[in-house]
Amino acid sequence: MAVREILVYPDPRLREVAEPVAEVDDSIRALVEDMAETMYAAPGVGLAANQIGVLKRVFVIDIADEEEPSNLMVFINPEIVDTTGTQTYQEGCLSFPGGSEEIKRAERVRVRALDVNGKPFELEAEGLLAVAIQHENDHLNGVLMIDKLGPLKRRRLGQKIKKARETQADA
Ligand code: GNR
Ligand code: NI
Repeated sequence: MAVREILVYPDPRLREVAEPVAEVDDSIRALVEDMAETMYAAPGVGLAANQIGVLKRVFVIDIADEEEPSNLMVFINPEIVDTTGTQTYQEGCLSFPGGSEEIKRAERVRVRALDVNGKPFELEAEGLLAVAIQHENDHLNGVLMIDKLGPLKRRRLGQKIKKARETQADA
């Protein structure tokens, strides 16, 4: 188990498309453990494998509140099979440290995926869980939250990230 380094925008590796997992074996379970550890250490509510430089279609999510027990959800080869409605949510991304923006997405999603044992499952989600599933699924396709913004917010997010990076370089 290890906390891995999270890639930060504009790292070109965040733009690559992840490959389907051929078999859910122990190496995939080890990857999932590292991803969970990295997500909890950050802390974040989700993490896609692309964010640690692994181009496999795997993401983890835990939207449990601090005072609740943890509830790790693992999605391997996920497919969003249906969406309905729209919602706007103030999103952050561990690959955009220091910036968050309101982003419009579907209100409800139906997702199909494999669990850590390679067993297929289907889930219907709404609210933050639906947002997180769409956010992480985008990462697997090399799509980032900045792509969802209009020109004004896009420039603002780019500047916030640049500023956060410069502040860190000065420290
Ligand atoms: O930690 C995260 N918080 C978050 C908040 C609102 C909408 C989406 C997210 S995902 C983000 C972690 C991350 O970057 N996952 O890719
Ligand atoms: Ni993200």
